[in-house]
Amino acid sequence: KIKGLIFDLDGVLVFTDKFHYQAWKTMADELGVYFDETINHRLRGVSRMDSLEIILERYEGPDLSLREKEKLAEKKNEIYRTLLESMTPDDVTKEVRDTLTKLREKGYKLAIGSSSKNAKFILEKVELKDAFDAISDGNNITKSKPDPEVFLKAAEYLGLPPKACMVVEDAEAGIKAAKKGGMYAAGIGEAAKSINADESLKTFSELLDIVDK
Ligand code: B16
Ligand code: MG
Repeated sequence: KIKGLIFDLDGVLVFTDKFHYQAWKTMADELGVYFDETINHRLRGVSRMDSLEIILERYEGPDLSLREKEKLAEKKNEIYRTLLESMTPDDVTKEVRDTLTKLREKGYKLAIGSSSKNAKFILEKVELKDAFDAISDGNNITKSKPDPEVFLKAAEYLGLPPKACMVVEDAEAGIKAAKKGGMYAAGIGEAAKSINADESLKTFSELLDIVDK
């Protein structure tokens, strides 16, 4: 029996992937590395430093030290944070807001399970922080998805065993993480096609129908 839901942020509740793309693109152009939307797709749900490593697969310049890599990631994040400043509550659909409210009214505990270190900042910008009982994000983990750590922490914060939780994810890495953690996995967007997902969502509000099953 499901008692709690754990939501991925980017790609499920908000669509910050366009900002990630713009910020990485600016950094890549400056470094002279080829980067496009197809490569950007591989960064879904992946941590900042792991994303940088994917982009650097095409880097042909001199070897970069860890410090230099951290500098590049910091630069990307500064650009990304500036872009996030433009977000407002209108960046969350009414469907998402209403569904979260109804799930809570039904008695479900709700948490965020995001790889992003900017999750709280984003939730504040779109005024969605109060919709959740707990937030597990890039700041409280050491291993990123497909490792289940971020979701296991979310379940722990909710005070629920993993098997009483359903994870809602748009990325394959996130679906895999949920299954490895012993949770139910609902795929939405790209991950709705995942063969590893237990449920496939065409719309966000469908959650209200499947969660009581
Ligand atoms: P940050 P999610 C993920 O968010 C994004 O999908 C991914 O593209 C990004 O690299 C990652 O957060 C880290 O973000 O640089 O803000 O720490 O889908 O797990 O909510
Ligand atoms: Mg995501």
